[in-house]
Amino acid sequence: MADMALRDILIIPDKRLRQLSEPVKKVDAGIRTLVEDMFETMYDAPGIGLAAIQVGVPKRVVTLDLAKKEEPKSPQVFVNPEIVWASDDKAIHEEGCLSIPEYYGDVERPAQVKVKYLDLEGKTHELEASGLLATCLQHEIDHLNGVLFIDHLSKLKRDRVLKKFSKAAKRAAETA
Ligand code: K1U
Ligand code: ZN
Repeated sequence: MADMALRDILIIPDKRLRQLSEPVKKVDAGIRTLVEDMFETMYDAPGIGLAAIQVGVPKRVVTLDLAKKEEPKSPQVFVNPEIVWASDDKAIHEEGCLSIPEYYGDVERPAQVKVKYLDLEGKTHELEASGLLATCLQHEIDHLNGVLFIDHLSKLKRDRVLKKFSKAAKRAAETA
């Protein structure tokens, strides 16, 4: 863990956030370094989840830590996560996104999901999730498919947010 590095988080309307991420073929040292950097970046933000594409790497890698402030850290890594089952019943949670800073919205998704994934040893696991874990896993797997939580909101809300961030990006480019 000696050479962990903070990476820049992409912000909308960066087109890379719309890319489809590629499956990891082999969980090797490069993936482990990426994961270390993702945790450092996620904790620094701070956030409770991060997909590799949010730091510009189009690989199917997700980090999560849902521990509360007063609890010990509880880092979780999901390589090539795949939803293999989703419940018919839905739940609404407020979501945020490190790529859409300071914007929050209520999103309806399946209340429970079963996710198949690899760990950092390349071993396959299956996890049944509900509550915040189910929400975050679905949010992060959406990122791997180029989908953002605002895509689940009304067109009016989505367009409003996209317009605000596009204007900010334009202003930043003019003053750079
Ligand atoms: O993927 C991301 O952009 C990270 C995102 C994950 C997420 C949060 C809530 C619902 C769904 C997905 C975030 O971490 S936003 C920041 C956040 O929720 C938070 C930050 C600090 C403390 C507690 C929460
Ligand atoms: Zn996000």
